[in-house]
Amino acid sequence: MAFYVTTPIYYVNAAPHLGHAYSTIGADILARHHRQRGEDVFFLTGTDEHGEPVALAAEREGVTPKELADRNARRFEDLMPRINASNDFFIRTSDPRHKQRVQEFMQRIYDNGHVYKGMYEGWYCPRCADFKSDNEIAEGNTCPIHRIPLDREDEENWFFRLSSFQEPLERLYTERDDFVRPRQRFNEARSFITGGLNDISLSRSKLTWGVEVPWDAEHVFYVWFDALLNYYTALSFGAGESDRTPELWPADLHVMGKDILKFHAVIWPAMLLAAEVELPRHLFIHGYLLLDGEKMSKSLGNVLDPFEVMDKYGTDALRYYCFREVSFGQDGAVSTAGFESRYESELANDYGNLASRTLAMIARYRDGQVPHAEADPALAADFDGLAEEVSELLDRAEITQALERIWQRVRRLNRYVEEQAPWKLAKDPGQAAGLDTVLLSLAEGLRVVTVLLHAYMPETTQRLMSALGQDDGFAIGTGAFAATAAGATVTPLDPALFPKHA
Ligand code: ME8
Repeated sequence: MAFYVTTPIYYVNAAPHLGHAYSTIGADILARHHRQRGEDVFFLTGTDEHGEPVALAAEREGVTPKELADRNARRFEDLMPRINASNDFFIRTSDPRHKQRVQEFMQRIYDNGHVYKGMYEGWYCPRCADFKSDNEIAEGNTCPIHRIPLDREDEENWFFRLSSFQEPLERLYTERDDFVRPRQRFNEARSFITGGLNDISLSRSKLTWGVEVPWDAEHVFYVWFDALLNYYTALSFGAGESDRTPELWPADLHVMGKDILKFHAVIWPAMLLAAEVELPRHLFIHGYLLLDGEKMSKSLGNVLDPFEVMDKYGTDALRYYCFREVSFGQDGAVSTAGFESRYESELANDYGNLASRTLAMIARYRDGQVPHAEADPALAADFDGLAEEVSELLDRAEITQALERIWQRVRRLNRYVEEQAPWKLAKDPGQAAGLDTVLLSLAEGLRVVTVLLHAYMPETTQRLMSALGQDDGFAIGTGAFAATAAGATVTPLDPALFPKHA
């Protein structure tokens, strides 16, 4: 089984912020989970380097677009190991191998008769690199996303016959009701299509920073055509020695924010249909992280610096917080106060303390060895089917819901400690067998939640698994509650998994 998952490729007109980290961590959690299932995973991320957003930013900074792209692509590339993203490749659209494949693909669309020359007249946002239709324009001809005046464009362009894909796209949305998730975004995409599709510009003649149109050297491709194709071109040169398109295409999942729904849910499938290439299986559209009630964005200047948070609290805490605080798929507010509160009450107390206490009691009462005993059947029953449930939720990219199911068990284990009070059992030699059961059950429960939390918090779970004396890895099949932990030698955690901060 192969699993191919992507993030958007990010514009190199500014430095990365938490919004970019968010999409990437979301895709990473899914990639890691599928690896735990033994699948052949390919996880792609990268940078979108052409087009007006980058050309304009370079002009403002007095450097060439290529210089700006090199500088900022580096910052995105460096972000990946910092957030523990396990991407298999990082594509840059300025890569000549990508450019060549864009030209081949677009030539096919041209040869198939889906392109013509025409006159474009209308409103254009240079930051979105988007030609706006009437219902996408805010008051005073401004961009509703960037709040800047739109440009009146009037130029001869090559056009893509998007309108001729109206019927095939309507059919796609009728036949595949899980093509776009969540449902609300599916409905949005479908109504965009049923509202009537207009042909769109495929090239720009006023811009030189882009991929040259092979049949007309005066034009470069409109940046979205070049950008969307990254998902397809990367497989031919970024996935190993050979071209892996036959095994990995179609992509299983494209993850992105709702700002770029239209491009992915309407234009991208039309491009693939025009070139007679299979469509991706699913798109997952997440919401915005909001700061002070507004979308966090570089143009609005209200961004939370992920590096600061990670420097102080660690990468795993950031990964956890983003998906716990904001339900993946919805908009949601993030804040430093919210982060600190979840860090203390959930990571340090619920999970960290559970781990420290369990290991300390096994050390004190059983000389550091998890007893050989039967697991407590009542506790075991509360873990029944958990690993399967988590896998099913993650199959639908329901990352927050899956995390909630796991966290219910973390809390269940804390209640179990309080109910059983092992420190009392330890005082009574007649309760030795009972204490064995409790300690084994705690170690086993902790092991199971740690297997399932691995995709979310790879570093912490690795540390805890070693402390539990279980270095056999994180295969999802080991996520069933049994007596796997029995007999292992445990070591105390020092420092704690999530140290308290002043
Ligand atoms: O649109 N909350 O690049 P981009 C959540 N190059 N996610 C956010 C976010 C926020 N506040 N801000 C940004 C582009 N994102 C194109 C994409 S794909 C073929 C080309 C994330 O740098 C989210 O995934 O503007 C959003 O879709 C993406 O960054 C936009 O990144």
